[in-house]
Amino acid sequence: MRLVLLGPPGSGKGTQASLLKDRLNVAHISTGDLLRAAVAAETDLGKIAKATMDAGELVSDELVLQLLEDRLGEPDAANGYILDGYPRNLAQAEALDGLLERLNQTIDHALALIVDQEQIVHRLARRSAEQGRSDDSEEVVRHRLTVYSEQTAPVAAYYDRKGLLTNIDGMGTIEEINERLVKALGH
Ligand code: B4P
Repeated sequence: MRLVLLGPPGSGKGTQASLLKDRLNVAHISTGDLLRAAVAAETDLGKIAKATMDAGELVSDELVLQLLEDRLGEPDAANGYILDGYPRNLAQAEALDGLLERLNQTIDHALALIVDQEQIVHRLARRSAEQGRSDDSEEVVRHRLTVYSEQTAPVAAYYDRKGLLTNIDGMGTIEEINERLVKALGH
């Protein structure tokens, strides 16, 4: 099974994807995690990405597509995957379709987590205090939310037009939300 998990920063995509991947026995592919690993390893790509990420902006489509293409070629992706944080704008959604066509693959479902803005700011403030992620300050989180509504929200409509989108209530406990996702997938 190949899934796209959509939702604003702090909607719980990463949390839910790591639960679902065990349930579905597929790979969890987070472009945010791939980028953070590149930053930590100080690769050329990581050095370019760092300032963009710290400002809450999107890293260039070309760089992220290359990262994704490399990751999809790894053996654990052969059985299916959950894309977490990709696609992030319409250009990426179209690039993904092109890549999947070349790989002779299709997306089975797109699931969008719906969470209200104040809950997001609250969750990410807590993560900032616990983990100190450099893009979780309140000011950068609010900017990431603006980037989300301008660039990423249209991606949900893109998958809706293809008949693949299901909206999931992302408020509640992690377990409750996980149950809703599993039910939507018919598992
Ligand atoms: P990401 O790592 O994807 O960050 P995000 O969308 O902001 O998601 P995040 O991980 O914060 O949220 P999650 O929903 O898991 O991207 C970071 C940056 O990388 C971007 O700003 C951009 O610069 C770059 N980037 C990534 N992908 C890109 C792309 N495709 N193109 C260009 N640039 C890209 O939130 C989880 C938090 O909420 C956790 O702290 C968790 O504990 C908490 N939580 C989860 N569920 C909860 C619940 N039910 N109740 C309470 N708390 C909960």
